[in-house]
Amino acid sequence: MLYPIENKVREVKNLSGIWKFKLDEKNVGMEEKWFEAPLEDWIPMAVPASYNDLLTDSNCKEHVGYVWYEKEFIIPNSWDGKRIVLRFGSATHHAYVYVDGKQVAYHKGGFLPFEVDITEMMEKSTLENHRLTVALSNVLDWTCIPCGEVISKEGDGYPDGFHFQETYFDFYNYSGIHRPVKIYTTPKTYMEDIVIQTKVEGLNSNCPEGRLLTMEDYKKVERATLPTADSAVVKVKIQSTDSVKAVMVLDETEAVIAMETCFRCTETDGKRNYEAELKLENPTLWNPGAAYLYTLRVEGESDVYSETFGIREIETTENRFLINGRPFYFKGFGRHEDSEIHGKGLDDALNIRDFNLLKWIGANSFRTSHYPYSEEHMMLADREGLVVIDEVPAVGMCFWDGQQVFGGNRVNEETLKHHLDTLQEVYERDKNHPSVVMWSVANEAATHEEGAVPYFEKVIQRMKELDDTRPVTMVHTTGADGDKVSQWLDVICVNRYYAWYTDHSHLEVIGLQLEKEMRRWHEKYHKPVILSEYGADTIAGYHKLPAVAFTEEFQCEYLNEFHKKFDQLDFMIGEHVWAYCDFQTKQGLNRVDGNKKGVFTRNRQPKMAAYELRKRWK
Ligand code: GCB
Repeated sequence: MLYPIENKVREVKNLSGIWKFKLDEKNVGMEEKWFEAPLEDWIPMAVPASYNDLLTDSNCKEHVGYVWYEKEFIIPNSWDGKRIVLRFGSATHHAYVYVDGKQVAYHKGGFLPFEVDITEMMEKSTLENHRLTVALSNVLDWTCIPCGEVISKEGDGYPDGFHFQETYFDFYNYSGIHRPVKIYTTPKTYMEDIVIQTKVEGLNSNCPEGRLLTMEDYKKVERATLPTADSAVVKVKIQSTDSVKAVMVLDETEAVIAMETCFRCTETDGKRNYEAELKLENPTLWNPGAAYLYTLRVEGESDVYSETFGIREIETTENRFLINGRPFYFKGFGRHEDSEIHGKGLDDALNIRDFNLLKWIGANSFRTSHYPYSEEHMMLADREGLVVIDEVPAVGMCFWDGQQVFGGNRVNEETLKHHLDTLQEVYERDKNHPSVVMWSVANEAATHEEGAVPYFEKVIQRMKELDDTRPVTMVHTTGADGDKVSQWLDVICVNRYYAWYTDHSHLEVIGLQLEKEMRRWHEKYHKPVILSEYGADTIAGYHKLPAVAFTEEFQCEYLNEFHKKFDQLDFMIGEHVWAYCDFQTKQGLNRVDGNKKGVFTRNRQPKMAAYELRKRWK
């Protein structure tokens, strides 16, 4: 799916701003067809944003079910004769979209874009002002990813109609139109999709010889001259209803450095598929921390589209993750799209602050735990040279009370279908981002269950069918002995909280338990291992000597125990601290206004551990 861009033949109207909003307190709006007429008794609401923290009433904040959004828009006369598309960056989680009272789209899944062609409707309409209505439901059940369940309780001690949304994941179920809504035009014949894959020839990784174990060893690799290549082949596939005339590659100075006007063209269902290969001599590679972005410009009879891309090679071995032939050690975080007031709403200022902090601390990577982040976020990662493990929202497929998740009446065929659809959507959205070096198909699923085996075989296989250029991982909570699915993965990611959720505060167990367990993973699968989460809740400004749990001193000592051991294990290829920032969760006995494992506060200021990490990583 292409991102909406503006150029000489395409225009974009951004509908961000204040919309009309109405809480469907009794969830009757669908039955009463609220979409047929302008909303009554509405209140103003910001888009993009989560609505939850903008309201003052806890019933609204915690509402389970529908809310309604409405916005008027105008299609200018200058758009006559153009194709018109309505596009949502994301809407969480089920969106029913109506234009002038007629349903035009439905989308399930709160973290990915969807769009609908409204050309015909606009051409037939005599209205000057159009009404866009969105009925949005935040209900999560076992057919959704993330999984959830609405719990109702009756009888003694419970008021009538008592119910709440149960979730099996540790972030607040923020809801709303989280990313921009845009209306864009293309010519009537247009480029529908572009896939760019690159292959490097004559790669010189310039990698200094020597052992690779400690952070210092890896730093030597980082400081060496950047990898180079003699040439690169840029393979382009274009799906288009327009006839493609030329494909060219521009460098960062906007000079055209390669061009092709001859294509292999096949036709299916009225859509033409064009394929071309362009050769670049002495390309500048996209490297972590040293990004270089080329632009692919596709010119058709009527349409034009430009997409940025980077040239880089990825490979995994038994104990290495190679980017451009050079061993890469993941330093960084699991994160969330989360902030005060905005919730999960796109906030460009926040994203800029985040990337500056990531660079300041010396992080070279992050995981989009536990769902795909905004397209705008991914573009920044490409530009800033941050390496991304791109995760789909398959979180909450684990129970702590031993109940079966897979193969029973919880995760079911419908969940699998939605999971596979989501893989396809995330691939289609993110395939051309050089920053994306690996897909994560789930976080902490019950992979010890028999039922997880056929499920994840299909999930992992599908991801590999979609993309054979990137490794696939999933993030584990299950132990190596119990796990039944990692034979299909390329990299093992494990989350561990020794001395926090187990043996609380006993830092002395960390090194021993970590080594024993990580060795077990590596012996069983012979694949490189990343500790994808480790961390301790820390109250900013809380200090004690000697350190005790929840103090800033304790967080430093805690992380340090892990680091000492990482530096002794050759097959460990990365450390992602949990978490980048404090973030909001549902209310719970061990969550005082959210999860406090952040190395930065929710307001993006450093705790003491940030300086410690900076010393280690920089
Ligand atoms: C985990 C989860 C993450 C939680 C974290 C914690 O294993 O993957 O979503 O927030 O633990 O802090 O408990």
